[in-house]
Amino acid sequence: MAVDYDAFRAVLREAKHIIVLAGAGLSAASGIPTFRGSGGLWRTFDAIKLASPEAFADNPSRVWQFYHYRREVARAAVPNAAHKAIALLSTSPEELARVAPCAQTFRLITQNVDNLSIRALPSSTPISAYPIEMHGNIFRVMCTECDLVALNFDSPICQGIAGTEALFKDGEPEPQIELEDLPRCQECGALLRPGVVWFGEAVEHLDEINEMVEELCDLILVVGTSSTVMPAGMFADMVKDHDGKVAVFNIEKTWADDEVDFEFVGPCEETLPRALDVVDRLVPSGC
Ligand code: BV8
Ligand code: ZN
Repeated sequence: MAVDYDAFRAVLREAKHIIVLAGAGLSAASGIPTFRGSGGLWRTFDAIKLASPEAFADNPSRVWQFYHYRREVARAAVPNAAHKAIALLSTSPEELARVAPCAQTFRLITQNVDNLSIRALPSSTPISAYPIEMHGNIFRVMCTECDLVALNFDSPICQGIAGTEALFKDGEPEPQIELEDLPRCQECGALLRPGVVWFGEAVEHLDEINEMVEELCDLILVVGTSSTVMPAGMFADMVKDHDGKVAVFNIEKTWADDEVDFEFVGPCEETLPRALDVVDRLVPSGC
């Protein structure tokens, strides 16, 4: 297992089909809580338990407050250098050819729902270069009755939920929002749900992803993920199974040394732009 940047860049120069698989650690520097560690709790609840159809059926008021809070955090966040490095190589054939002259494809598959990887893209980006959002998007809503699916960036998403994003102090009563005051479908008036993939639901674009990961991909960059959630946690092994290379970017060691080809231990917002040799190519935020 090599950790030096030059050895990685030599592999990058030979790679033909490159995948970046991202998790919550990609957005940590942008202020989005990760699922494990301190981010795993929202108020006093385990985030993983709230991200399920059962939790929504049982207490839609609490689950919508959870997603409203995360929508507001994501809206206020700014894409970081790692988001921008991925966006640059996803959208600039010249930059991709400079660092990976043999690359025919370079695609991001993200487990994140925070929309930051899309916000990092130039506005002219074709849909074909957009990330594959395998767990959906927190700014998408779906109707629980009709087939409405829509992007919704309203803040707040509805008046009934306004103000609940503030973390309430221990002991204060939990706001109970009536069903009719939760987000409603503008087509049929039924209750809306967040357009994300909950635990126990099928992930999106899995056929397309499996085709990429099982056959084509010869280099996968695993960025900021604990690889505990399936099926995303299996993709790197699937690449290894046909002799593809695996590079991990994480602040902690997450894999046995002999299982990966490269392990960059450190914040991905620093290690990834450096490994991709685009540090001086990134447009600073706010311009
Ligand atoms: C499904 C959207 C079947 C919602 C999310 C085996 C096979 C298939 C399924 C399963 C299986 N075993 C178990 C299952 C069930 C389940 C599962 O995986 N459970 C886990 C808990 C064991 N999987 C599912 O239910 C999936 N569905 O397979 O359905 C099916 C098939 C057909 C028909 C019906 C059903 C669906 C899973 C999707 C769940 N939805 N998100 C929402 O966000 O609210 S998952 C959610 O949690 C995130 O999207 C993300 O994927 C996951 C969190 O994981 P990470 O991203 O890795 O984040 P984490 O906090 O864990 O780690 C952060 C990492 O970053 C850490 O390693 C940290 O060190 C690092 N880091 C931090 N800062 C930095 C950093 N690294 C670098 N730089 C930094 N600065
Ligand atoms: Zn509807």
